[in-house]
Amino acid sequence: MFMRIDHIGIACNDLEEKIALFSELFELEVVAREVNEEQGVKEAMLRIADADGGGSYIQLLEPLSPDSPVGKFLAKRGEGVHHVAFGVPDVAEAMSKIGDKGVRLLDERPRHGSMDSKIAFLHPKDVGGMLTELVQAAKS
Ligand code: CMX
Ligand code: CO
Repeated sequence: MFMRIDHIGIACNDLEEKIALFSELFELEVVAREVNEEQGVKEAMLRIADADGGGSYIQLLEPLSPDSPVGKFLAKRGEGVHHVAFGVPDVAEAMSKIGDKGVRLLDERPRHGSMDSKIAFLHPKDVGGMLTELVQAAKS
């Protein structure tokens, strides 16, 4: 069902500081920046690989407020890996298939994600403790 790993999301206290760190360490380029009010984040995507149908990225996430998902995570666990996002050809279809297996969907419908993707989250407690995101890349 999964085509690829789309991105790894990293919770950061200071987005600019972590962009500088990841760019320097791994020679990655920032290919998109966005404020996503619905998700409560200011974020940057750093490209690892390009591919038809969607590449793979590191997603750096700074919370817009302490009571957002990333804000709460930082308070509880500190900076680090926040979620893993899998690329799927059709996010609504993937949500329905996985939901039928008893996994709790955190979104009733696909939401707007980075670079005009469509996204949805699965409850970490039903996925071995891993917050999981499904991503349908925008058509190029
Ligand atoms: N990874 C793994 N486990 C996590 C987690 C994470 N990122 N966030 C929370 N949990 C665990 C908590 O540790 C907690 O476990 P315990 O009960 O054993 O302590 C449990 O899940 C419930 O967590 P909580 O703190 O009570 O609940 P929250 O209100 O923080 O909600 C979650 C957690 C996952 C439902 C919420 O963060 C959410 O809906 N996330 C989806 C949206 C999101 O993360 N958006 C930001 C990224 C946007 C993007 O990628 O574009
Ligand atoms: Co993400």
